Amino acid sequence: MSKQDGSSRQVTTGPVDDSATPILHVDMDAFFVSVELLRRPELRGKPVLVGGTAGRGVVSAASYEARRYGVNSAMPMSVALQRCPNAIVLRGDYASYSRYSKQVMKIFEEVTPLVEPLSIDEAFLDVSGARRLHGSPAEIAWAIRERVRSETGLTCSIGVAATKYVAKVASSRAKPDGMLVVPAAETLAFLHPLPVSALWGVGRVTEESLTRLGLRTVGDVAEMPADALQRAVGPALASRLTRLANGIDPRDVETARSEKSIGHEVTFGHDLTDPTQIRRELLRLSDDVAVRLRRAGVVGRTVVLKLRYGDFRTVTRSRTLGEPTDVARRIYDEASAALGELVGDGARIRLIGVRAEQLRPSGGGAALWDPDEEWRGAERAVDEVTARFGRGAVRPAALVRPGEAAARVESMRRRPLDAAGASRDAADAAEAAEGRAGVDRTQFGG
Ligand code: DCP
Ligand code: MG
Repeated sequence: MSKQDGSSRQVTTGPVDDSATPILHVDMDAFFVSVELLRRPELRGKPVLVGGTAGRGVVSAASYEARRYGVNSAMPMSVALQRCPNAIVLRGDYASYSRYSKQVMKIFEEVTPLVEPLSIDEAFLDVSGARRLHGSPAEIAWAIRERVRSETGLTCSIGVAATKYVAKVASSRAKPDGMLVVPAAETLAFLHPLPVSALWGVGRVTEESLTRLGLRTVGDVAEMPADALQRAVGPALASRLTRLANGIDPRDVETARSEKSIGHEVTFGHDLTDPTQIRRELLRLSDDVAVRLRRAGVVGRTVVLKLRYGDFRTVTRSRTLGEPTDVARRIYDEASAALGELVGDGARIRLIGVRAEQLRPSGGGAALWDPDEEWRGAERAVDEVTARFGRGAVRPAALVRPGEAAARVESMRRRPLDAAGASRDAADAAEAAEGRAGVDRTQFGG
């Protein structure tokens, strides 16, 4: 792989085609060292190491200045100090690295819930669905780098590509403090000159096997006949390497379990028993969830209903849809069916929660038949009006029937931007919402 001291740095500066590159790989620069330097700015520009100094201590992180002396992570500290006797060695404070890690991951999650943390300082993001709200992938990467810098004082590097593998290679080429976009059409031109060690899964042993076959670059591997490669490294690795070398990497960005959902729940001041009131709450929660799904540019495949009864017993029911959705009416229908399975007459309900799970980017691979088409159109229109007039303005009515919602939205669109009119509508809606006894509304999930 290229030297990790920044000397072969490659970054995108001008306009570039990022229309088919929704995957970002973000990796903090010299992470542990950079966090230390926030507290010790006088050490900036110097060779600094974080790691153990006792007998067999190893280097955890090295500043880019130290790397120019040939020092790298995982190297015994004794060797590092032979190569770079002037290095300043710091002990390390894992708790603060972990705090900064959480802070940057949170920034990523505000852009998209489709975040896959890989280690303490790196993550994949799938921004396919974030375009409408946050811009193109390169614009998003730029904005993330700005936010990380201004909110933490740390720098990161970002690779933007069509696949996870290419994005990860790109971020390492862009280090430190850079961004590299690899347009989808240039994937092979980017990969093929790289050394074979740039292929995922190629360690020293495999590298030697490949070198014996005369394969030096990723391009060489791409052209190698399958049977010869299989004999050298075994069938499983051979097929993976061939695919990677040809730019094929179908793995999705996989969110951690805890971030895999978007949900809302409400605890009532007094238990609900009236079925109409319970369903009204369910409708409202379904709408909250759908709005957040649409804002995040994702759809959910599973709808989960959570109930806590008056006696504190808590149950959940999940229902998996044929097609994932971001439509409140669909979420409500599923949650409502689950409610029907759980609740008999006279049940006392203390808490209701609705959430969507199994999230994926919306708009990917349009289904031939969209069961939610009509509702989706109405709800999107409502989003538009809400953006202008505020949340309370149309939501409850909009969920009644698509035709009605559309008419109401149309009349609001036509209304001049009249503050009195808007606030009257908001007041109506607020009054309608008074029926609920919610005292503790919380968001959970991603
Ligand atoms: N780390 C470690 N031991 C290793 C490798 C890494 O303790 N063998 C820790 C220290 C690093 C952090 O993990 O700061 C992140 O690892 P990276 O591989 O991302 O390395 P850096 O962030 O330090 O540098 P780079 O700018 O190359 O990403
Ligand atoms: Mg890093």
